[in-house]
Order: sequence, then structure tokens, then C-alpha cells
Amino acid sequence: MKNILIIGSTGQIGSELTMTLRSRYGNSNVVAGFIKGAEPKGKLLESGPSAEADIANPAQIAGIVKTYKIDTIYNMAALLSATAEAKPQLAWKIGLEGLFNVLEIANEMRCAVFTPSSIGAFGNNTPKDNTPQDTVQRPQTMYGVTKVAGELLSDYYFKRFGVDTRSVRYPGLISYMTPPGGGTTDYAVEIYYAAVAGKVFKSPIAAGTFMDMMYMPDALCAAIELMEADPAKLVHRNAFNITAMSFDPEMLKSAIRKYIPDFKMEYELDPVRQAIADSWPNSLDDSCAREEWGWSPKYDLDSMTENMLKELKTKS
Ligand code: VAH
Repeated sequence: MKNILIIGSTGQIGSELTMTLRSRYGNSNVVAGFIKGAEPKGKLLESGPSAEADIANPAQIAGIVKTYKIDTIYNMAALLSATAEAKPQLAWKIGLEGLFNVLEIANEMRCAVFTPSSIGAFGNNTPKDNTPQDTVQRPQTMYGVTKVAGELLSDYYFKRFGVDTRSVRYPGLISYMTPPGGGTTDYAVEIYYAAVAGKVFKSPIAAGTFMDMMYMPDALCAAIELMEADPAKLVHRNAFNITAMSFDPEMLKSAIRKYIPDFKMEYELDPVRQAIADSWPNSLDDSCAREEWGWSPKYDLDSMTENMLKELKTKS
């Protein structure tokens, strides 16, 4: 039986992952970890147990693991790329010191650990097109530094202590449920809100800037399918390249215009996010994930756009 703790359960991925895990493993088997000021509300609060779980407080995390007999930790705590550039020390504290706390507890209590990495784990001298699974990783953002170091630390705990650590390099994630905050790829979420509101969207990212992207339902499946995969078939662990699509703002605008023909977009570049985006791959090679644990996304740009617009119209 799986007893799961999600650290960061009220974040962009965590809030949807918690509900998906509860529907899969049983509400009472999935503990929603949160920090003060980001407490669970509504269905997230009412549908199952929750506990304050500050990744910087190892005693607090260990107490939850003991109380609820946790055997699997989804560690979703992180500052996203642009925010991490504004607060690098906090990004390190959460991303690396926090991960170290989780891995130490996982080693002592024999828990499996999922910690997302990102396309942000690559840098300017990484091959940009069809980026290989195993290649140069020299990011120059604090976000990227924490993701590469997190991959290495997670692999170390697997090889040295046998901790069952697994992760994926997420592309930009797009969701209609929890608005994102502080990501370089978040323009690809904000644009849909503008389109549904009938507003002109001002893209902070330039035309011709391609980044890997994925619809949230596929991202949630990836985490769960990897954690359920047969460990004997895993050649890699931390972290698998995964992607579903690659587009630039112009392609996204055209996809939206199929459903909202008079949608308008202008450019108002954000130099911080543009520089980060320029340092990331244009497209990933995710063949290892497909071969080792059957990764296969279901949404492409058109089907994601159709669903995003439908759901946002319902919300508004
Ligand atoms: C960000 N959405 O933009 C996150 C993600 C690959 C992008 O890591 O920071």
C-alpha cells in the first residue's frame, strides 16, 4: 500500500498532483504537505489529511513520515526560474538544502523520492535541438544550478544508500487550475487567460524562441508512471528528459486564433526571462523515458489549446 507525502502540495504541480494521487491511491493515503501562508483550501483541504511540512525543517518532515507511515515522498517544493534569479539564496535553501533533508529522511525511513528537475538544468553550451538525455549541463541560473545539483544528489543517494530516487526534467507546464508564478515559460499560461478575457496579450518572450512544453495532465501522468515503473528497467533515474511539444509565441498565437480568431498579441520583452529562455533547449530527445518506462504524452498544441480555452471559459 502506498502512503504518500507531497511536499509543496499547494503549488502549481502539487495542487493537481495531490488530487490525482488521492483518486488513485485513496484520499486518506495521501498527505498534503504545506507551509505557513500557503495552506490547502477547499477540496484539497477537505479530501484528505494535510500537515505543515516545511522542507527546511527536517524534524517536521520526519514526524509526518513516522506518523503517517509514509513510503513515498513527492518533493515539489521549489522557486521557479525567474523568481529564483531574484532570490538565489532562498532558491538554494529550498532546492538543495531542502532536498538534502528529504533524502536523509528517505534513507533513514526507506522512502522513495520524486523530485522534479527541468529543462532549466541545461545551459547555453548544451545542444539545443533534440537535446540528448546524457549531455553537457552547465546552466547559468540559480534555478538550473539547483536542478543539476539536485539530479546529482538524488543519483548519489540511490547509488550510495539505495534510496529509490527518480525524477523527470519537466518542460514548461501549462494548466488551467493553479495559476503559475515566476516561471520563464509561464507566458504560455498567461496568454490563454488574456485570450479568454478578450485582452491583447503582451508576450515577454520573443518570436522564434522555442521551448519544450507540456499540458499538466501529461505532467501528472509522467510523475506517477515513473514512480510506478519497474526499477529493473530503469537505466537512468535522475532525471529523464520528457516533452510533449515545442513552440514559440507565434505558433501559440496561431493555435489560439483557431478558436478565437480576433485574438491579438504584441511583444513586450522581459530581458530576464528572455535570457533564461535563450539558454534553454529548443527541443528535447525523450527516447530514454519512452524506452525505459513507456512515456507517451497525450496532448499536443492543438488539443491542449482546445481544452485550456474550454476550461478557462467555464471558470470565468
Ligand atoms: C519555469 N515553469 O519556467 C518553470 C519550468 C521549464 C520551466 O521549470 O521556471
